Amino acid sequence: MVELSRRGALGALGAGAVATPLLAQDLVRLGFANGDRAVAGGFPEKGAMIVQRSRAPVLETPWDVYGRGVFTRNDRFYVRWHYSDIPLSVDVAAFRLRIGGAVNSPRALTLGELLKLPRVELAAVNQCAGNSRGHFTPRVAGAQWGHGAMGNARWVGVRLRDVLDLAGVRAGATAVRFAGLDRPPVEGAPWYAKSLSVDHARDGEVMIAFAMNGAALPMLNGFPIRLVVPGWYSTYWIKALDRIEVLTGADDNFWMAKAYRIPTTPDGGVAPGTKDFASTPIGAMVPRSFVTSVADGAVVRAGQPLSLGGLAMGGDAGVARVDLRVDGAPWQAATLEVDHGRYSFRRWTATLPPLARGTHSIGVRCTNASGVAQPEVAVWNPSGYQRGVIETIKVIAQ
Ligand SMILES: Nc1nc2c(c(=O)[nH]1)N[C@H]1C(S)=C(S)[C@@H](COP(=O)(O)O)O[C@H]1N2
Ligand SMILES: [Mo]
Repeated sequence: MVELSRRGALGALGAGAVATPLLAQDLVRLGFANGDRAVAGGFPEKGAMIVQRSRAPVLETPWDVYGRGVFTRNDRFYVRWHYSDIPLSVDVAAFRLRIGGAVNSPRALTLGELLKLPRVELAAVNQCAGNSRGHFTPRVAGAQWGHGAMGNARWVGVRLRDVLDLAGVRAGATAVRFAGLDRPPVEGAPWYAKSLSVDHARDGEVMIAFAMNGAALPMLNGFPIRLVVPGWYSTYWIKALDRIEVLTGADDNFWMAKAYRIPTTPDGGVAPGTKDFASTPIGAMVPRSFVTSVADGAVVRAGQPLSLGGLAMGGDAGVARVDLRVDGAPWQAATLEVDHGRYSFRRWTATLPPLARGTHSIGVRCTNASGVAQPEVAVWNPSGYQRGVIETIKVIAQ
């Protein structure tokens, strides 16, 4: 049982904690130009993380973590905040989740009241819309992530629908907007807020989570509660959620109207350099897959079968199949391991035929249950969102 009250002690973190001198400094190469980053501990409740930025914290999960299991440990789970004024302690007794706007009875729920609602549990990948952005050619502006702005967890919480029903969504409502305890740096700047259509918000899957992998949420991952929008990019997964507002018109807030938008094309891409295009808010994730058992550039044994393993995700549908390709040979099916549900990472394993001495490329491709397969060529857009190209690593057989 997860104890939320225990976490009141997090007040001890203090406001300076996130800016603590970095410990255990080390360097990692992310595999693109200017991709050297420090790896450091010292962030609250986190082990060694790749430091993309320390204020507001933007911390990437080191790649080796993904090889250790299908779920991503809380203390190595990536972190991304837009503004530096973030909650570092929460008084759980005083905390209220406010539900207002176009509702019949506005509410201010205590955590105790929230926890009385029926519980739901779901495994789901939380992935930043800009994960892997540093790999785009031509390069695009924004956090230069490697592949570590993603993580898979078992989320426990309550249905957003049940919470909305307590307040009673009025007829004519169009969208539901969410915001958390973080604050914009200057007066008048837009709050970090995102919205979902009423139908999506009430689909019974979108949840307000209070636990992650069997423990309370780490402060940096949204303690005490966050939104979980299965299958959708994490920009919508509002952390430290404390305000829900039901809207009767379009959400014209900056973070929906101007940011996190992709071209309105079938694949969300445009020719590199294109600036003028119709756009739409980013939504569902695309399938992805990775080799995690050997690193890019690793030396492997020549003349022997090569056992490989990795992770795949289907986006907003389950993983239907994973295939591997060595150099130009035909695709070969991998074996799928335990299915933790359609929104979870799924582990795969494969044994490749013996490799001749020399350098080889190994590609991995996921096809999801809707029949969508990862593309051969990266889909480019100016914000570097939604990367899903077939990943290829090099191995040197000796
Ligand atoms: N309150 C709040 N929630 C937020 C954000 C934020 O800046 N503030 N960033 C979003 C974005 S863009 C991402 S990628 C995820 C990251 O979730 P994590 O830090 O738990 O990995 O949080 C989302 N939720
Ligand atoms: Mo993000």
